[in-house]
Amino acid sequence: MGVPSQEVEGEMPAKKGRLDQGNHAPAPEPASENAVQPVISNMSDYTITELLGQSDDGKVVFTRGVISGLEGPAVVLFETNSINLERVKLFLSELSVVKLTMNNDIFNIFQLDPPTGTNSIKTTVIHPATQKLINKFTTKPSYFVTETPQIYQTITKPYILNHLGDHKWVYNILEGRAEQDRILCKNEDENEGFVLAADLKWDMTTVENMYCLAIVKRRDIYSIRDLNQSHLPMLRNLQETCLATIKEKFGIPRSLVRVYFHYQPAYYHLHIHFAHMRYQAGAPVIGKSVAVNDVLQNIALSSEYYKNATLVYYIKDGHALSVELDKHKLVVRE
Ligand code: G7M
Repeated sequence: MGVPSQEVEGEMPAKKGRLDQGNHAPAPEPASENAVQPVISNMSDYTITELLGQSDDGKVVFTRGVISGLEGPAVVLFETNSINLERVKLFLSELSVVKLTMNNDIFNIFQLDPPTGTNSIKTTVIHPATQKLINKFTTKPSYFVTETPQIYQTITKPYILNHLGDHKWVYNILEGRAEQDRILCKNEDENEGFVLAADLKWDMTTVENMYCLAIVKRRDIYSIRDLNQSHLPMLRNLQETCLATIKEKFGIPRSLVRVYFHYQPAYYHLHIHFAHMRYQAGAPVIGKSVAVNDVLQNIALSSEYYKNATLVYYIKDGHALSVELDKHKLVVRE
């Protein structure tokens, strides 16, 4: 399988952008100054040591392995593009190879091998992969937790404070060191500022897979637990600006965009998900996703809502926070 070297730069996935008619996103400007050495340039350098899991829709395979010449484990995700008319048109080429595999009366099945370059696999390489990331991509059952404000203060918050070191990729985006060609808009204000960037999950080629993240500049808001009425202007402005940008750049109306937080998030630096309604991987999940509009309403009604609320969420078995909660028998498994 050939993967163009520029598709696996540093901490980012594919950078290929294309836009033209209707359902494709604009081609980002090439990132010349920020170009880094690809962590892998030939896929035969990667050896899979473990299948970690697969997405429910069968489109992504999560693997663990090693990259020849590099120390430490890697996590590599292989993802097929969903099929759409634009891609089908590329297959109608004399370079496609077709082989009849079944014929019955008027019914024929062909094996079609499309021309090189029209059927790329989005390949996300994480190296060196921490144990936390390996766990994140390992398929395991999830269990429910009912987190009271006391449990948050005594177990979750200390856990968060111990994991603030995982945010390098966030600061790289905010401070202009990475992914600058994937930034869609920004607000530089110290208190109310944010950056809207394409999420790692989106290769910016198919509008129906649109997935962006708005990351606030402030570093003192870890999750929705910290939000109160003083944050309302920032959140409202962020939501409006990002929806307008998504409409302007990709033609997606706000009615087709899901806007939500995660609780628990993987990264405790406040960020908001913007996902296309038709993108399966962006579908909100009960026990994990919290609509931004609900959060805005709740804190408008009571400034301390999330400080005092009991929040119910699910957490993957083996997750470091789950291990902490388990010590106090707070993970419900039956
Ligand atoms: O669950 P949580 O709300 O923390 O979601 C974090 C989001 O950050 C996920 O949707 C990830 O796909 C996204 N993400 C994670 N990393 C490491 C990166 C990255 O390096 N760049 C970008 N653009 N998104 C990331």
